[in-house]
Amino acid sequence: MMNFLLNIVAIPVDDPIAFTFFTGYMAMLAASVFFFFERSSVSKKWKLSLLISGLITGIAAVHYYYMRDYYLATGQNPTALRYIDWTLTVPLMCVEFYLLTKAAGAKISLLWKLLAASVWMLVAGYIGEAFTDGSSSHSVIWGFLSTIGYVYILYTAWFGEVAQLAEKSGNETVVKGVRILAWFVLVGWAIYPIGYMCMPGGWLNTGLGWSSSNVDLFYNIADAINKIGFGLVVYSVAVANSND
Ligand SMILES: *C/C=C(C)/C=C/C=C(C)/C=C/C1=C(C)CCCC1(C)C
Repeated sequence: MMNFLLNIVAIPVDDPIAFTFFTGYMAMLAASVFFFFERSSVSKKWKLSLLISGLITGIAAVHYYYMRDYYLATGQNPTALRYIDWTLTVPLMCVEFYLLTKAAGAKISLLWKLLAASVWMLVAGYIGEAFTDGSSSHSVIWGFLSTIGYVYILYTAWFGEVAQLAEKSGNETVVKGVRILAWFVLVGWAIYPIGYMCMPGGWLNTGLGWSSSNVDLFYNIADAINKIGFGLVVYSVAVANSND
């Protein structure tokens, strides 16, 4: 019995990937509690944005709970759970962009385009990861297709409709908030394709010899930065606009 307990407790300390699964889980859970509670301190028109922030980290927390177990039990990358999580949470991040720019006249078509781009990006990425034969061509083709969706979102946030609408809103904090979120998409989201390229067949794997088990380390760190950070930016915009 004692041995059994020690094994479980010892793993996260020895293994940085397991460690980030544990801390990622707790951080996502704590962030959700924070966003849900803080809904009461922002004005009515911002409550939906905070609800979405809490849902993003809440959905991630549930997936981290299972991914953590899966990883401890098998030592493998929980690829399917990872992509189920992303397929729910990344579209919700697109909803945040839509809600932030809605007051300036964002149309529902903007939301649909962002949703389509995010689902495209994730389906192609899933095919690239889950059905890999370890060949470079499989990894590169699907990685490239996925990147088209990523670049579309990146462009929209920096120069396209989202950026233009934020500018048009004439609201200083919305302009600033959208700009910070665009930085998240540029820098924070870029961690994922870097992790992807460390898988067998990936450019960083064949080129630099980075191993595939590292991918979860990349994904776990990126998720914490992006999901919690994104939510905090939305939260700060909401608070700044709740005094009137
Ligand atoms: C909360 C989860 C987030 C913000 C996940 C974002 C995921 C990406 C930006 C993934 C992008 C990928 C590429 C651009 C190419 C290679 C395959 C992916 C799916 C890792």
